Amino acid sequence: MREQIVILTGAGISAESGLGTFRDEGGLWAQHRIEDVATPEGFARDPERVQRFYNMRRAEAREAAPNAAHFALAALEAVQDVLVVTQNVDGLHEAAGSKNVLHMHGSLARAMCGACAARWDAPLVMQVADACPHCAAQATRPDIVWFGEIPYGMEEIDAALQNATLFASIGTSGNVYPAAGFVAEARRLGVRTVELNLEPSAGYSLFEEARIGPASETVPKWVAELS
Ligand code: BV8
Repeated sequence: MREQIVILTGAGISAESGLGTFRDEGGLWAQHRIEDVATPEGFARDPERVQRFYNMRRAEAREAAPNAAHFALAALEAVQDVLVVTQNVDGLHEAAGSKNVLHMHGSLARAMCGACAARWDAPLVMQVADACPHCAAQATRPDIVWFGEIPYGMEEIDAALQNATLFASIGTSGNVYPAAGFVAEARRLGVRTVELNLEPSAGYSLFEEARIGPASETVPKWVAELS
C-alpha cells in the first residue's frame, strides 16, 4: 500500500545548495529587515529596494544546483504518493525532478501584476518601470507571498493533509504561519509526523519522530527506508 506523504520544505533544504536561509546566523533576515523587503507595505514604500532584493535572490537561485536531499525527494515520487509543499521560492525541487510541487509562498521564477493580477515567467532582472504584458500598468512585482498576504494552495494543502498517512517537515524553523501549523493539523488528523532538520524547530515537540542533521544526509536515508 503506497504511503500518501505530504512533505513541507523550508530554506534549510536548499542551504547545502548554497542558498541563504532566513534565521540562521547571518541569514537573510540578518541582512534585510522583513518589513522592508517581504511585505506589501515595504514594496509600496520602496519598490526599487524590493526588486533589487528579489533580483539578487533570483540570480543566486539560477546559479544553485539541487542537492542530495532534493534528488531523494524526487526519487521518492516513483514509489510513494508525494506532495512537496515548499515555502521556498527557488526552483530546486523541480530541477531535481520532483513533479508534484506546490509553492505556497510563490516563486522567484514568476512575476505578477499588482493591478490586474496577471502572472507570467519573470525576467532575470525585474525593474520598477516594467509594464505588465497584459494591462500595461507599471505595477509589476515578484509573484511572491509576502507577510500579511494569503499563501497559495491552502485548500489543496488542507485536502492533502486530510488524505495523508505521513507528514514530514524538512529544513524549516517552524516560525512562519500557516506553514508552521501544518504539523498540529496532521496530529489532529492522526497522521504520522516526522521532522528532518539541522536542529529542533519551534514545533519540535509536536513531531513523533525527529532526525537531526544536514538534509543532504538525513533525507536520502529517510527516503531509502521508504523505498
Ligand atoms: C498569512 C517570502 C493570513 C518569500 C515569506 C501580523 C500581520 C500579518 C500576518 C502576521 C502577523 N503576525 C503573524 C502573522 C502571520 C505571518 C507570520 O507567520 N509571521 C511570523 C514571522 C510570526 N504569516 C503571514 O503573514 C503569512 N500569511 O498569515 O496570511 C492567512 C493565513 C492562513 C490562511 C489564510 C490567510 C504569509 C507568510 C509568507 C511570508 N513570506 N517569504 C521569500 O522572500 O522567500 S516567509 C519566509 O519564511 C520564507 O518563505 C521561508 O521559507 C519562510 C520560513 O522560513 P524557513 O524556511 O523555516 O527558513 P528559516 O531560515 O527560518 O529556517 C531554516 C531552518 O533550516 C532552520 O531550522 C535551520 O536549522 C534549518 N537548516 C539550516 N541548514 C540546514 C537545515 N536543515 C537541514 N539541513 C541543513 N543543511
